[in-house]
Amino acid sequence: MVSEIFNPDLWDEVPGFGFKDITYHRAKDQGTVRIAFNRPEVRNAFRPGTVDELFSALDHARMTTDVGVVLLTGNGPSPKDGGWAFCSGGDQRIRGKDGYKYEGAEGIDPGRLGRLHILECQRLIRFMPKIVVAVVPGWAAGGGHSLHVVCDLTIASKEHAVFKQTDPDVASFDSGYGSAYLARQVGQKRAREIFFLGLDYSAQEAFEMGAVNKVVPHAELEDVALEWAKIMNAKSPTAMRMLKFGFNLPDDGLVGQQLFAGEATRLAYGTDEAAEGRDAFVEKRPKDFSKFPWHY
Ligand code: S0N
Repeated sequence: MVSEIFNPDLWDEVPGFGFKDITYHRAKDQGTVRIAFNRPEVRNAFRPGTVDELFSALDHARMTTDVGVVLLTGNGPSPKDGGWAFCSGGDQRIRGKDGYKYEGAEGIDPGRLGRLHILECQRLIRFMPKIVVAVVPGWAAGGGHSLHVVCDLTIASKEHAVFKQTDPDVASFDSGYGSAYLARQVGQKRAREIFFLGLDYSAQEAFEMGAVNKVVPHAELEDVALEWAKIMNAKSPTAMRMLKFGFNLPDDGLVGQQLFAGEATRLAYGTDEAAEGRDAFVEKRPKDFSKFPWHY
């Protein structure tokens, strides 16, 4: 079983990866993929290998040109106690002064294990020209909370989703998107409360703060996520990517501008005006832009 609320009739496993810590599926009838943390016995905490797998799946989704939507979720429930989780952040059992030690990590370059490469996944979610939806069936804590924050949309289980920022309890701190972008969503006072107190917030409370888009009965969570994905997949891919990069731009500085401008350039390359510039150079003749107006 992948997850108690996962309907295997609607999905195919994406072949060729052999993931251990995540599952990766593609919807049978639409350009949607589902990437799920698959360590429910530790509330879907991620270890370095989990993050490598997550990055690979996200990047594969990014490069699959008939995929428009990524659902990021957590499998469950825990076989130990029935608890549900989206993700509880970095696996605290293997965090050490001199790198990360766990079964299977032997022989891996310690420098590679020690980096906070979950931030690379955050950037991939943020910068990929696809819509990424956090589908939260249970705890979203620590680095798992930050992942939900950086996703484009969040849909949460009414009964089981709990949002909690534990970073300062374990002496870690996401001072990037996890906090600053959270403040954009819920306001400065609320974001500081979430980090400085580390309280539990229900799906409804997170919805009322503006951090969650929709609260859904637990049993319907994945159905609603797939339905939302279908609606978004039917829209213009170019319009959706320009909107995502436009929403990102004010908070992403020059990187945001670069992504937006790159898309604008790609679109401009499709015009006769751009063809004239290219052809004149290739044909070694003077360029003639006279027939192209300076639009006002
Ligand atoms: C999520 C919480 C609130 C759920 O509480 P609940 O329901 O009472 O369950 P528990 O009994 O606490 O947990 C059930 C079992 O799962 C284990 N477990 C839970 N979370 C983790 C975790 N993050 N790491 C390792 N194990 C975890 C429990 O130990 C328990 O196991 P058993 O059954 O064997 O006792 C609650 O579980 C909670 O507060 N969890 C910790 C949340 C947390 O502080 N996360 C880390 C926060 N910081 C980050 O994520 C920053 C990023 C990061 O850490 C990182 C990123 C990349 C690379 C490395 C790191 C790193 O620094 O390690």
